[in-house]
Amino acid sequence: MIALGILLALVLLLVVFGLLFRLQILTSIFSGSYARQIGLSNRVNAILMVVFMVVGMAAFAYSFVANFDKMNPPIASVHGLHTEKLFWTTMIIIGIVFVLTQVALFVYSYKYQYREGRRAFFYSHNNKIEVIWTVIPAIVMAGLVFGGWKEWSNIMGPAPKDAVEVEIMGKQFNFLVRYPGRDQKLGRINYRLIDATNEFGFDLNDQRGLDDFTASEVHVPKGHPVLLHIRSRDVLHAVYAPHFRVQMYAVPGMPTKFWFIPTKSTDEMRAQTGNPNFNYEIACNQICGRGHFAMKANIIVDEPDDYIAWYAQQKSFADQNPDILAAFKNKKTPVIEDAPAETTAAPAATEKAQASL
Ligand SMILES: [Cu+2]
Repeated sequence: MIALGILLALVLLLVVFGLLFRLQILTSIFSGSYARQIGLSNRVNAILMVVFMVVGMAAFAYSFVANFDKMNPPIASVHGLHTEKLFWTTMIIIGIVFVLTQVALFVYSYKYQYREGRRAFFYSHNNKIEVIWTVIPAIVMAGLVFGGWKEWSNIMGPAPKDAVEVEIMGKQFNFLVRYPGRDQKLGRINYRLIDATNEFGFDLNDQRGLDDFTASEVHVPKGHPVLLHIRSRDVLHAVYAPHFRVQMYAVPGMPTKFWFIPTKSTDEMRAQTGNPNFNYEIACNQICGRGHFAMKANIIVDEPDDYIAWYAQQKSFADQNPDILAAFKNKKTPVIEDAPAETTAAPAATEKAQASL
């Protein structure tokens, strides 16, 4: 009731202000000061336009310089350097056009503000100008799109055959990591088998999965192609590793992938950044629930020898969980007929996921 009273009072107040405003306009028309007021209001607006442009550009320049390092972490992958080049080429070209058109917009608003007796110049049509401002942007945009498409097909093309394969599964709210064992083949997993111990849903009826192992961090060798198989267990997540310029959605029911070549080991990056605690990070950048802010994992880039040593030390999931293996062997865990034969998606599905990005 009180809220309704306040609302009515506010509406009444607005009506009163509206009427007062109209009254003031009518008085000024009769007294002859109306035209002068329009002139003043236009002058103020014209000046504010220029002030807005100058303050806006200064604030942008400040924020750009102050946050540059945060938004551009050092690059640590081969394709990262290519995308960086592409990004800055695009930014410089569209930046120049943006500044020129915006300066023209605001300066002309000031220059051609209302002036008594001045009339607008009527210019109906000019084919030459139409052709120029259609053809030049079309050529420039086509060039940019072609450069981007070439780079995109390089990055998204099939990974080299000898790539180290890692599977990353996003879940609320962390990343699970799985490696193929010595056979270099990831075994079958099934979401119906997921429980507190079998977080991945290992289907140990599949021989290929017997030597697969899980890890709490992603280890990859420096200078070697790495293929990430990405999937999600519940909602939409993303595998975002800014130093490698890697970003790919983790979509429930639709595996995606991304391959890259790391170029600097974690130790090298620690030396370069002067931060002994530095770690490469995978962060989820799709808001996926209450714990989203803390959803991340570390990537350790090892020298190739260190990677081999680390890999050799890992124990398979089956070895670590003999109870689960025994349950599969005793057929206590039913064979699930409709489980997918492969952990990787059909190529068509993966491509569709990439195309949607
Ligand atoms: Cu997430």
